[in-house]
Amino acid sequence: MRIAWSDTRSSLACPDSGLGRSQTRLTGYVQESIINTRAKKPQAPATIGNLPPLGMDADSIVDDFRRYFSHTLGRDESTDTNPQMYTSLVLSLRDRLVERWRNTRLAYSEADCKRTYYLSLEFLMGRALGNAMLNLDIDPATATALRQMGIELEALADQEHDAGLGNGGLGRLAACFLDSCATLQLPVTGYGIRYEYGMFRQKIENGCQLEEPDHWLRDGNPWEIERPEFATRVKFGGHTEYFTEQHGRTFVRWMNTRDVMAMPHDVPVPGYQNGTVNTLRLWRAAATEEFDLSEFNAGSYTEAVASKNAAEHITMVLYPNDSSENGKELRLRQQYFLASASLQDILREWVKHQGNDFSRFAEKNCFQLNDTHPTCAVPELMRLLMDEHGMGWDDAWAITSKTMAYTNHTLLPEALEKWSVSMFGRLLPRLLEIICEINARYLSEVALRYPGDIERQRRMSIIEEGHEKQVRMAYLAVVASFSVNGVAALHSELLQEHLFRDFYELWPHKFNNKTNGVTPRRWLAWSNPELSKLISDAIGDDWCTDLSQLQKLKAHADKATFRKKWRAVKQANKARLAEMVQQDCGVTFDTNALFDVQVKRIHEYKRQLLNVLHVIHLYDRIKRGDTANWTPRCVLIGGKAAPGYMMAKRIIKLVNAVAKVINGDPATEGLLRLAFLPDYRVSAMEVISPGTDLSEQISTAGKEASGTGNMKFMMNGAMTIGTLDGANIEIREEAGAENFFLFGLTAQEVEATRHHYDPAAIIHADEDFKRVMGLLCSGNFNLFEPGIFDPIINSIYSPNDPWLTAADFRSFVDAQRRVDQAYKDQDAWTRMSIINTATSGKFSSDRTILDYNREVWHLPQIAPKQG
Ligand code: 26Q
Repeated sequence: MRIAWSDTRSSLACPDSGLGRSQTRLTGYVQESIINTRAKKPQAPATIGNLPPLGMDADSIVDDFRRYFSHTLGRDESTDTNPQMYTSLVLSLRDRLVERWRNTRLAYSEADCKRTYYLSLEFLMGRALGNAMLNLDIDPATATALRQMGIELEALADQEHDAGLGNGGLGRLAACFLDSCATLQLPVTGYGIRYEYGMFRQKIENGCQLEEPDHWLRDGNPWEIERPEFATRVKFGGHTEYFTEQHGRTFVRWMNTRDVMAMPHDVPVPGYQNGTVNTLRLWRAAATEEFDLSEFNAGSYTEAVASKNAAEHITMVLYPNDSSENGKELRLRQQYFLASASLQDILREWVKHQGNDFSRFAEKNCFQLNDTHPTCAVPELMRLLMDEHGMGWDDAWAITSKTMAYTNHTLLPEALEKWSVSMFGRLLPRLLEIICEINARYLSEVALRYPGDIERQRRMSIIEEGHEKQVRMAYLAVVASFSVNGVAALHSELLQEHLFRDFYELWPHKFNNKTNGVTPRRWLAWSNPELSKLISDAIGDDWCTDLSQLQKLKAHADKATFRKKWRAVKQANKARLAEMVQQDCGVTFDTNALFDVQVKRIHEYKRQLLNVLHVIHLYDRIKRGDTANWTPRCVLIGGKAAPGYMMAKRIIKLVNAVAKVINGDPATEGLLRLAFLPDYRVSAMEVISPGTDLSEQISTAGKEASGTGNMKFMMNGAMTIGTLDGANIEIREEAGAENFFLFGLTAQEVEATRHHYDPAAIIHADEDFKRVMGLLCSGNFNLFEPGIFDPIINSIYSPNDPWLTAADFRSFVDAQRRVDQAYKDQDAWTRMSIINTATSGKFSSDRTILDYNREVWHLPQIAPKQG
């Protein structure tokens, strides 16, 4: 590898440094702050002038790459794994994004249009390089440029750390939505947290999960641009004082607070080959200057450093729990930090243009709350409008309740956020007062509608009474929002019938469904280039921005030559997946076998356990010699368990223990393999979904809000084996019942079964099941660790098992038999695979975002200014 150092092209230095200053602190009485925030006369901009657009050809990229490598980064030694080479490439591409970013901002600001802000504690972006190249349509030029310098693109691309700023579905959904908004040229900005440590890295040792910190920023993050000129201050603690003005108006001041600075880092979000670049603004916590000064001047140097650390702790780490982590003060700090910094940022921009006139604020702004996590935005917007901008309650409430929209992602009771009133009051006293006032006013509305129904008022109160009073965040979100949605048809129905029943009765117009989707750019075009080419050769390439076009593939499913090509692509993708499994698990997958995959967070309701029971059943059949007409299978399971979720960790241990026995038994050779894939993440899924034959979507019906992995698999031509849960129902509707392996109880049957559930009797009545449990209970998979699987065994036998694993065993095994049969007829299987891809159009996040826009946001689509 060699780089020629002949570059001489000069350019302006990148003016990233903080030219601006922090926002003035709003001090004194409210009147003063109103004066402070009046529209300022715009300063004449310095005349840096417009630069000509950067070239998109290989030679221009080579020039820029060399300049970054040798001049900006000051390097001259080049090796394949050199991080500066990766950085040089990213900076070269980022420059091209920055041009489009500016043109997009100009167009939005000129249009003076309505905007939506997607507030989320998680954005699971994964890698950005491939996506940027695809969306800039600069992939071939980049590959050529690197080749000219003797560098292999893939080796560089593989250096990129995943931006793992999310747990799973909810965080990845936010990332897919940003991609769709940019592709649809919608003025949507993401606001999130720049965690220093993202989702932990999962290691497997002795079959057990070990967590390692994910210091993804260690080598710097060349994609982001820090914007100190927009740093803002967030308050914590202290107390409130009430003042009465001459005219009798009361004002509130939140005083003696311990403030933390919020520093924005902007990440470009490119649309698909359309010149649009939207923004993801991530906040980092930093100590305030005075805070430093006062502490240091007091002479307590070490304490000062320690408290500086405390401030910066807020954005140190992502909570690695995807269902609940109730009551942790640091988590509430994170949530308020995001809500306050983002809203102040948005109001600052508003005031810059409109002064203190908020009369059109509601028609120009919308806040989409990604679950209840950012719901502090509700009382915070009230506070900012009243305490900082002098508005009265009614006007502030009119704005808040017309701009907030809430998406719910779960029905699991343990995942519903609650905060102890006493902790909330200590950390955010002013917000608690506002929440109590919202509650009082809203409960009087309830009382008017249902006079004397005290029980209903108690049920519906935002504050849960009891030993320890709690703030119910989901209720706060529903009360304040004009739109409340679930993420798949079944989930939205269940929300109306159960969790939010009373609210649906009171305000039916608020409730709606938005079935999730995933971006076809990352999840088909980028991750499965061979299939994409085959598809485009057959039906043209419009499908990438209009996924319903895939329907046209149906006609090709009948052509033998097309099916042959389809099968060849799947084989090549299986080979790539097998290589990864070999490397990461040390298990050999034969690409002629059926690849059966379940990757997702490890959770009891997702029933990885049911999957393992089926694998044990297959093993038992092999051991009994029941292998006539056998369909060879390679089963892959992957996912992270929350570090404190003992049962989930035990399930990982079980998968590994069963894998060890099965893979080590010569009897299974050529028939069955099981592997647990460590550290499942976005970039792993980019290899997994194209190489999968069978997608396992086997949650207890009524428990998986939607699922989005199911959609990625479907797009890539996998068949689904699944329950009637979440979006599976809609997947089956689109694909047709004959192209979906259905099993299990329905959500209704699940609820009815609970009253008379007798797993011991079910097991006893089923010879196969009895033998599977016999193997498990005999210690066959834990000879040297007796008893370790007892909690799992007990959960299966428990009449109170919430996940009804035993109830669906027989039906699952029968469905798997149908899978085996179907796979034998490769031609029929390939036809079904094509039909699955062909009917996956509904599950593009473009469709989801268009639904949000038509029914909730009402934003115009705006093309960027011509540069
Ligand atoms: C809550 C409190 C404290 C700490 C963490 C949390 C927390 C964090 C993440 C709670 C939940 C989550 C994530 C939930 C999630 O990913 N839900 C999934 O959302 C997907 C997108 O809508 C759905 O497809 C899945 O069905 C749903 O499980």
